[in-house]
Amino acid sequence: MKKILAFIFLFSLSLTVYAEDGYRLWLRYDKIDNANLLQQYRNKISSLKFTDTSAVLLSAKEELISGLQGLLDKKIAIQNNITEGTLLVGIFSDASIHSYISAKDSTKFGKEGFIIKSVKANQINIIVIAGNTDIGALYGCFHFLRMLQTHQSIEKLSVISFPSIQLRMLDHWDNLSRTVERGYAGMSIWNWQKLPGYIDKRYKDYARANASIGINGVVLNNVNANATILTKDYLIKVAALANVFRAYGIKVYLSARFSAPIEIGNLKTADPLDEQVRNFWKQKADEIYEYIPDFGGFLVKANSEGQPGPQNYNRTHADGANMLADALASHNGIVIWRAFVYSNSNEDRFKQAYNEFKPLDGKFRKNVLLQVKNGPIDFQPREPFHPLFGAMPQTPLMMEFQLTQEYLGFSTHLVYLAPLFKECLDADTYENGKGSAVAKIIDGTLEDHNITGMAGVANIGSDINWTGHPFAQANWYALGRLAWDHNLTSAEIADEWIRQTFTNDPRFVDTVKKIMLASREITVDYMTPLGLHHIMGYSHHYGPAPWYNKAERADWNPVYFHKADSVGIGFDRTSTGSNALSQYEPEVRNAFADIHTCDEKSLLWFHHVPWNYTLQSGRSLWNELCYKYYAGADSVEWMQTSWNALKGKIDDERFEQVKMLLNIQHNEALWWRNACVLYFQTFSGLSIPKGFEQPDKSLEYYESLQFPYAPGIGGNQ
Ligand code: GCV
Repeated sequence: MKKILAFIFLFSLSLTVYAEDGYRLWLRYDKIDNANLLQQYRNKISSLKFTDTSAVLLSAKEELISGLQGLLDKKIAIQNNITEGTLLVGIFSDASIHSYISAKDSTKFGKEGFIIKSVKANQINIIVIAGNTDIGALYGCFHFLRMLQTHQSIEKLSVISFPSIQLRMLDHWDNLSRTVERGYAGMSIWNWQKLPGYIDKRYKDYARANASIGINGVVLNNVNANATILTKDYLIKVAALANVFRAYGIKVYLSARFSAPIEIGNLKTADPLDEQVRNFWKQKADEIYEYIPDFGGFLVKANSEGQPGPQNYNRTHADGANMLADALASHNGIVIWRAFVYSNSNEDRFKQAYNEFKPLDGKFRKNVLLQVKNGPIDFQPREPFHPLFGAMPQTPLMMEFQLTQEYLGFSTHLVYLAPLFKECLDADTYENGKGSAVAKIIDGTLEDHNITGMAGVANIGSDINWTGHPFAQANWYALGRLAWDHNLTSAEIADEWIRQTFTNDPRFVDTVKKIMLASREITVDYMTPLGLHHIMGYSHHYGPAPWYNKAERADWNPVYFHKADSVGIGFDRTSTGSNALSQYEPEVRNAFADIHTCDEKSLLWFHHVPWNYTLQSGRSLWNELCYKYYAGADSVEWMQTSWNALKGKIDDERFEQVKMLLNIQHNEALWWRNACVLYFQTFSGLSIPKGFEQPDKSLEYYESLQFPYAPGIGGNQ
């Protein structure tokens, strides 16, 4: 009897039971549920051999052991010799690897890339995973696990992969108080109070998730920065995090407050040309590198939305960036200087960053990147690409996308952002004629830069599933995958994410992919169709408030952006208006400037269009606007029906979460639709077209709605 009980006890221990709470993200290594495939994989993989014991390769080893044992449901032997079915992992330069991989191949995958290859030698079949560095090999291991998770064949492997962009980063807008600016997934995951003594398990799981998609840099703190992070007490805490991340190839960066010399250095000024200030930063950099020898560098928001900067001392952004760059240079650190600047002026906010930075092209040090948001205003559901892309050939421009859905329904709405990212990356700037896509500027190939980067403002918090909405994980995933390879399609990324995160069931994958791929355009339709932008609630940025006109600055008011009147709606940015279009190359400018050729998705970004103007659909602008708002809200209903039909295909826990969230999303799509249509109707004076249900509440009702429970409000607007 005792033996039976002991057996039952041990058996139950061997079954790892996970609550499907989303914590495991896409790194779920449950047993392959396809018997044939499982057998094929088991036949091909029987043991592991590692050529080296660096910290990074130990991470790879740990991941492969847990991944393979979970997926194959069998013990994987670790051995020193090579036998049939050995998975040999290591660095190309190791003799036992380069006898299998040619030197020619090794030149193809560069510093961070990898090769995964089936090889037969002395009648023994093995699989080799190798990089020129240990981090390359780690990325290869994650890729191999992804192949199994997504049920790909491993019969005749010959995969070579390498990143198109060097700095693949997450920018956290986390405050030292653990609130997160524009964060909708709980508090910051950095527990500053318990660091450095207590290392939360999450730090390692966060690093694993990032490494699995190639992310190799993280900025820990908000760009609206607190200088305290640069003090010794905090640097020790930062170093503790860096120690965890290092084993996953991830470097730590910090947002630096420009006025730190005053706040923590007892100086009277932060003037970048002042000798004492320069010394302060030099010493600070030296101190940081003592604690964190592989520190990445600084991210800086300066002279924007109330942040201090070089212009406080009549210096330029280049003066400020170069001063910090000089302090970091001897340590190979870099400065990521943000181009998100605009002031309280009469100039169209669209134009201001370009006006500020274009004249500085070529004036930055070699270790400075300029980080530019994808669009000229601020992470709207749709923006034209930022005119700085293609306008600063002598300066490496780094992409800044936003994963946290500040303007896209927080972590309540299901919006898959890869199509938004791709739209910007694929846009042709015409800088060097046709074929000058934004992606080629970002990856350095068009202008021949040897330092390149892409960042996403993180959507991660202490919620058990990391991102609040189970589908918001897909946006974190997509950022990493696109930074690695911007040629991947949104559909390919969605496909692999769904398979790893939920199931390989074909009906589930197919339906959910359709939902994801349509979700961004649906959101645009019920929030900001036809090129409307920045018409959301003041300060918290949730829900519609196109009527709002009480902000202390004109360009924080929705009315500034839509300009609705009795004639029409939209912002004239052609030569008869603000002429922001002059900032683009002629081909781009002309396409947008001609109301007849302007992509209707961006129409109201560039034109003040009469209500009765006929669009390609044959409908008047007013009717089309209504049509889009109604189609958007109806389409959320389609998302709900499609999702509901999948009950039973996945765990109930996540199924029910998404179901509830889609329900809220539908109610809020109706809120957006009704509020906007009723408000714009006060200008058009036209009725809502026949066949569309009338809003059930009055405009006054929608205007009276408050939104007091918004998390993550920043200090600025
Ligand atoms: C970190 C927008 C957001 C701010 C954010 C700012 C920025 O204005 O609303 O919260 O501040 O962008 O990107 O610096």
